[in-house]
Amino acid sequence: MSALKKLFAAAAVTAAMFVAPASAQDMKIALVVKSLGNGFFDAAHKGAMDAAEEIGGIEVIYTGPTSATAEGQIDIVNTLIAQQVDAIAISANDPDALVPALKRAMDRGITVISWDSGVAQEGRQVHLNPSDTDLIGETIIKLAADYLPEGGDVAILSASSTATNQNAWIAAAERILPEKFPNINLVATVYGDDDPVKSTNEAKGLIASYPDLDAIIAPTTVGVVAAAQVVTDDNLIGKINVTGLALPSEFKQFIDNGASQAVALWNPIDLGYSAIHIAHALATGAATAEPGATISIGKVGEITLDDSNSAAMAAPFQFDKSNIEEFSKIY
Ligand code: RAM
Repeated sequence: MSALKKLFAAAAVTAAMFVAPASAQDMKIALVVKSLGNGFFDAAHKGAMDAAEEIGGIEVIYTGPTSATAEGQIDIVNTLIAQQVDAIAISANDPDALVPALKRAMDRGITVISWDSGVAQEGRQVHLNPSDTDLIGETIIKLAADYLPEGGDVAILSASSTATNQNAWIAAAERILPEKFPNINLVATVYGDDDPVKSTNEAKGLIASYPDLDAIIAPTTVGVVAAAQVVTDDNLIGKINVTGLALPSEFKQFIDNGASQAVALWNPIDLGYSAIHIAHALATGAATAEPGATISIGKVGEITLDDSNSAAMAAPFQFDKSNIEEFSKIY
């Protein structure tokens, strides 16, 4: 070995020894959410921390933009690439816009999965849906239809117009409407961007534009609270039923006051927990991202990947006067 080579080898050993404690023991997994300040994602973060503690040697980097935009998430992904994280688990604000940045991450050996709200297949290795998309689509309509035996006019207040998950659920809902709920009339779909102020304004706009509205369906935990607050403030309880996907801890007051009869959701803590398990399994090579592969999600069970390397966690659960109190203490 030449003197120069020896010097390099010695330097490499020194460097390796210097960084060993952090890199050998800590796998850095970034949990990237649609936006910060959303209670649903805070609950998922809790589950992610539970999984990290259970598995050991994982540092969870919880991050997201202040508003639910793809641009904000692209900046974050670029920063995470520079930080050389081991894995990125993202709930995406857009199925396509994030693909180039996430591809760059994968090119650099970073494991990439999406969860909750997916990215197109070429931008991730695995996608974890909370639940079956068609089932969620049907559930959100049924939640309104159950309380409209004669049928009626409903409107959807969604999150952002590019959100993969909400758009898929709304498309599924529109597909089954004519066949399964022929007397339910979907009059409009509007977007509150998972922003409380914009969601409030959009809910007010719906009420002003459609005086005969019977229900507002908000398949977003942010939108559903905003809509129920508007119905409460405008003395419309009993006239407009607010329903959709809600976090029991945030929504209990609106089941209690009658602004809503019932809502649904899956366990967001379990969703964050499962995302970490999947990212960890792929990053360590314990699991492979290929159709038919089975991946353990710890105490939640296991998933089997479909042809698009996607899988679903569990069925949504319904909350009403009989059980929201109990669940509001959990998430
Ligand atoms: C909001 C977000 C999230 C969605 C839930 C139901 O918190 O849009 O992506 O899954 O609602």
